[in-house]
Amino acid sequence: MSRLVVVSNRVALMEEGKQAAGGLAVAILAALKKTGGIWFGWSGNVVDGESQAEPSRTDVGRLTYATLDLGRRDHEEYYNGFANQTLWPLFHYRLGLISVNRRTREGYERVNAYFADRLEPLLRPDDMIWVHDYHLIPFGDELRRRGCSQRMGFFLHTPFPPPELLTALPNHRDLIRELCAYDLVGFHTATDLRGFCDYIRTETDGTVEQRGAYGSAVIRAFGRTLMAKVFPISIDTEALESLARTAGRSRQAERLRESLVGRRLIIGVDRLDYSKGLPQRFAAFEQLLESYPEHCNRVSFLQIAPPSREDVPEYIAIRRELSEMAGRINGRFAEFDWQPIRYLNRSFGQRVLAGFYRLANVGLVTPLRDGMNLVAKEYVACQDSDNPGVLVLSQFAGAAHEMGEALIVNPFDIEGVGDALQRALTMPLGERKERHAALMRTLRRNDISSWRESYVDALTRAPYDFPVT
Ligand code: ADQ
Repeated sequence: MSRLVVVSNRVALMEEGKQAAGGLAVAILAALKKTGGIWFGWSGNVVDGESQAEPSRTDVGRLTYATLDLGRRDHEEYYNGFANQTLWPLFHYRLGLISVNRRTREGYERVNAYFADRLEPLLRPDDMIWVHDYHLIPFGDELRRRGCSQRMGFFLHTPFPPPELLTALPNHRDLIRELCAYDLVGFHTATDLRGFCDYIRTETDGTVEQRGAYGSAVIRAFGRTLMAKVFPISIDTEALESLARTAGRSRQAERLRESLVGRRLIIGVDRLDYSKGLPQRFAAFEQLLESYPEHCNRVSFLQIAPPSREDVPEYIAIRRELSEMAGRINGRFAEFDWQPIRYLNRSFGQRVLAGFYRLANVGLVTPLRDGMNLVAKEYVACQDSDNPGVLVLSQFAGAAHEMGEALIVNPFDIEGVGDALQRALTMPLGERKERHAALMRTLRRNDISSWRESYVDALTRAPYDFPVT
């Protein structure tokens, strides 16, 4: 059996039972636990001077972590710069937020080449290499230049924008040529796959051979043949279900329940990121209190939002905006014994979160654009099936493709989201149970194991020998 080598920007060395904030880390660890292999990437440390010359290795069972510290300049240009100030906003359809300059683009290419130099000596000929996310698009091409012919797959955790947006990036063709160095390119949704295929059709001489109802496509471009396919990421449904059964009785969940003194609870849990639609969400909650004043003093909104990417100016700006909004809305509606919004800039362990989800009558997940959004799935899996809460979900989260039984909303439509909250808070038990049962069927059928297995299975079959049709 081939070894799996996972490459991701961030390697989260995790002790048993500890959880990192970030869907990627959670999903990868679950994938590698089963197969064993190497997890290679940045350690998360930034050092003065040059990036670390040789990777540090840590063995945990059959899994080897190989990590590199990044020098300050590399971190600034590759990570804060091109990845998070150019590709992240571009891939989330936010052209107004992209910064474009040659220095950070060069830094991005340089760090990808440097990572490839460091991984190459650790590889065996029959390894399967699975590269994750927008930080590492050129990585496979760099390995190919070094003569690596192993099977290589890439999975994009963010959305993939339509070509009309992607072409705002100077040298966009180079980036897509690099993407075509992989044998398999995975996306969360058919919309993302379509964006990629449309780019190949309109911006290259390549061809696209669609298979199924936009579930996959064979791409012939830049002298290569590859498969592009939809693999919607998911959660460990069974584990979360059983965790939530007892987590509702944990000390923190008890404290939360007592603090509510019979009031209902709406919950939001997100990294503090402008893609998550948090200002619009706060405004929608305000709208609920304004349009349906019967909820005043009857409902609390708990928003958990640990800060991320704090070196990037847009993240400082959104944090300030949210603090101001929470203060203003609380000042407007609070009673001496009730605070409408409980806004927390910190993260919690999975068990505590599971308990909070279970207590919450409404899960409010309203990104303006999101690759998948695992919080939506986690919220549903943590409900009590005899008395489940209601998921209110943005149509622009990848999760909406699979979770049509949620209350699907347009996050830009503040009044519409306010109305959906009202509907969720007043939904009869029968309807709540039906919707929850349907969502659970989806989450049981497609959990993190089936996601991993279907991806690895598809990669195992590379390079593909497609019949010409
Ligand atoms: P993220 O943008 O980080 O992931 P998401 O999919 O919601 O978004 O994953 C977040 C994960 O971190 C969840 O497992 C959640 O429980 C956890 N988390 C969030 N806030 C937390 C907190 N305060 N405390 C503890 N844990 C917290 C990116 C993409 C998504 C895609 C995932 C996986 O942006 O669209 O779904 O990768 O591909």
